[in-house]
Order: sequence, then C-alpha cells, then structure tokens
Amino acid sequence: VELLREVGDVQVCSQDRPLSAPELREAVRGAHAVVTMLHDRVDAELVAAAGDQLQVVANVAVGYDNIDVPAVTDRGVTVTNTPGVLADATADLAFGLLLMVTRRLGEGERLLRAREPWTFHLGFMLGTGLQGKTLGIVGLGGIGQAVARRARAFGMNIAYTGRRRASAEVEAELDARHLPMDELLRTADVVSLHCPLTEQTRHLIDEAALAAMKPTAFLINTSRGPVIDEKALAEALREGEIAGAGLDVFEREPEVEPGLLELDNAVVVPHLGSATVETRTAMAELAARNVAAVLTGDEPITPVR
Ligand code: 8YV
Repeated sequence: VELLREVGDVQVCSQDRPLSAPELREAVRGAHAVVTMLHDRVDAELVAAAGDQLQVVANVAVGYDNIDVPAVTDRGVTVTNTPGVLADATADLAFGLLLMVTRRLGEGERLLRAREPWTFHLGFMLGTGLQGKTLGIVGLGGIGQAVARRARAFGMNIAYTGRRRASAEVEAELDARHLPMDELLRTADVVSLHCPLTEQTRHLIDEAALAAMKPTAFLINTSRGPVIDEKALAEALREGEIAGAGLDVFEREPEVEPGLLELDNAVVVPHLGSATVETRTAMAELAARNVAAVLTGDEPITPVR
C-alpha cells in the first residue's frame, strides 16, 4: 500500500475476505489499477464496471485462472502476476506435505493429542522412505524445479511431464527425465502437481489417472484444487488405490471434500503455499511495482501474455 501511495490514491476494499461479485464491481468503479487475489473473478464485465480509465490488473499470485486474460487484454488492460518470488515457499510447503504424508506425521500427532496409549516397537507407525524413489513432477516450471532440487537432496530421482520440455540445462541440473503423462503416473512413487489450472488440466487427476498410479504412490497438490477430481481421490484413498495424498488446495475452496477429512492417509492444509511473511511481502511488492510501472508509462515487470 505504501508503494502504491507513491503513484496514486489507494482504496483498500477488502483485507480478510473475498468480495462478492457485486461488491467487487462496485469497488473497482473509476480505478486506474486493480490489485486482485485468487478468489477475485476478473472478466469483461468487471473491466466494463471499472471504466475506460482502467490500465492494469495486478494479481497477487503466480496463478491467474481467476482472470479471463484475453477478455481483459483485448480491452487494452495489462494483466500482471507474481512469478518467481513464491517458488521456494511453495516448494517448501510441497515438501512439508510430502514428508507429513510419507512419514505419517499428522497421524502421529493426532494420536498423541488424543492421549491414546502407545508403545514403541519395531513395527510401530512405519512410513515410506524417499531415498531412491522417483518423484514425478507435473509441470517443471519455477515451482516444479524448486521441488525437484529439494527432492534431489533427499536422494530422489526426478521424472517430469508437461506441455513444454524443460531446457537441456535444467534437465541436466536435476537429472530429470521427460515422460508422457501416462508413463509418469505408472512409474512415479510420488506425483507432485505444479501445473496451472486450464481447461486441459481441470480434473487431469481423475479416476483413471488415480487407477494408473501405483498402490504405494503418493499424490501432492500445491497447484490448484480443480486439477484433481476430489471425490475420485477420496475414493481412491479409501480403497487403497494409492497410498496417500498431501493437499494444500481444494476443488471448492474453502470447502474440503468431507470424505477426505475422515482419512488418515490424507494430509490437508488451507492453501498455505506462499504463506510466509517474506514471500507475501515480496508478492505484494512485485504487484505494487507492476502497477507503478504501468501507471507511469513503463513496461510491466511480470506481465501475463
Ligand atoms: C497465492 C497462489 O497466495 O500464487 C498463487 O497462485 O496460489 C498463492 O500463492 C494466492 O493465490 C493468493 O492470491
């Protein structure tokens, strides 16, 4: 907000809850720039409600599935996002979920908090080790690469799939093998999702994809909830079709599929991927600098094209 005040008047419309569509339309009326978040739907109607003076929509997120980008840019309005600055925080969270689910940390903590009796023995609460296992990354962009680097330090092998092949340098650094999606699902011990939500990736992980995974495999999602068919996932976890899942995002946030909450092999946290003081500060600053650049006639720093 301080950075934005250097270029214009600032109106803070919502601090701690998403605005409804009519509230949002009212809030943007007359604005030259709008700073948005995950749950703010930006489309032609919203741009029209803002008025012809609108120049930039700055999303405080790397994902921009909340924005109808062609509809907005066709009206001459720039769209920006916040790539890069949240890769490490999101990768840390993905790895935290991976450790939680493979080493049964949530389950162990619940046991103690429930004051259940327990005795150490050699077969007590055994989990799954990561050394020598294969991490299958769906989308080897900035966040996927940051997850792969962590996985290499844990002794894992890297496979990936995605629309585009990574550069030879990235493949060499991570010793990453490019595989078609079906082979990745069949062979990975952990599948971690780092793709954007698009019409092609909605329900990418459906009943058939879950059935293709090994029964010993784990699924991690820090991308967008609708990439997974959550009902099918709950069923697959219940039936032991896969071993476990660590989820930061949900199909109908803030709701979580009730079936998942009953399962010990599902770890669920409330969209915390980028939620560190350092990262959220960097995201907010980047969004503000994008706004300032456009309003002062410079090129935006991180435009969405
Ligand atoms: C954001 C995210 O904090 O960047 C993204 O795409 O999902 C999160 O890191 C959240 O979307 C708030 O806008």
